[in-house]
Amino acid sequence: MKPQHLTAKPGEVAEKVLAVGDPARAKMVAEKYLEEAKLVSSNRELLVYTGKYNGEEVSVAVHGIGGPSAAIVFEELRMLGAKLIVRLGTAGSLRKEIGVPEPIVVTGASYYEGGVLGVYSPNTCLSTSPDPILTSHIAKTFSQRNVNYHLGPVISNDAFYAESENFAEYWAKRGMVAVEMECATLFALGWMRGFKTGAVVVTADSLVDPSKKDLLHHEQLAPVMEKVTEALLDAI
Ligand code: GMP
Repeated sequence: MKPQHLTAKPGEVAEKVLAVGDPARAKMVAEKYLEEAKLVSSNRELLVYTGKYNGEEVSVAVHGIGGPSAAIVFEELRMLGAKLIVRLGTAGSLRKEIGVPEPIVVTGASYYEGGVLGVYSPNTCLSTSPDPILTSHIAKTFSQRNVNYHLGPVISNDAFYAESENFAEYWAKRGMVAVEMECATLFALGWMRGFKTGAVVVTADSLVDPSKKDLLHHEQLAPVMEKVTEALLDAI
């Protein structure tokens, strides 16, 4: 099947893709870090830019919010030639020791039964870990560049407004460090479809610090996001 949402043509998506939720972040990465950046798809705000970083082709793509939107974009990026997709996103902290905004190198993703992955694989659990070698390489690159980071698994949840104090306690007790919405879908599809995956999320809010409960937006996250973007582009 050919892509039904992204309008990029074959050859216009790089083998290496940075995937982000926010179109403003995609624009920032393309304008600030890619040489000769070209907008190759803009249907439904699912922007895809392709350009060069240190002489190598890289695309930055918007996956939207939540598993269903992200699954469509990851599937279509793969159809268009992506072989590695790294998510650069945001998350809500589930730990007192993880402040806002701070980066987390994601080592795995839990998810609830059902949802988009339940349709791909009814009554069974998919493997939702990122590529281990790529992930350790990202962590090493961050250390070498003196970008402080946390490390741990996230819960990829579909219902933003159903995240209560109990929700935070439940998932923190089970080892998760943050909540976001797309990593499980990315990692599962990577193993199913044969592309490498990884993810770094920057905390934009906290479920355990009431003074940080409101989401930080693009401009407020920009200084940390830019440091993380540079380290991540170097790593991939
Ligand atoms: O605001 C929702 C978007 O940002 C989604 O794409 C999530 O991946 C991410 N996100 C950032 N903070 C949170 C949070 O506290 N809860 C959830 N569900 N998603 C978050």
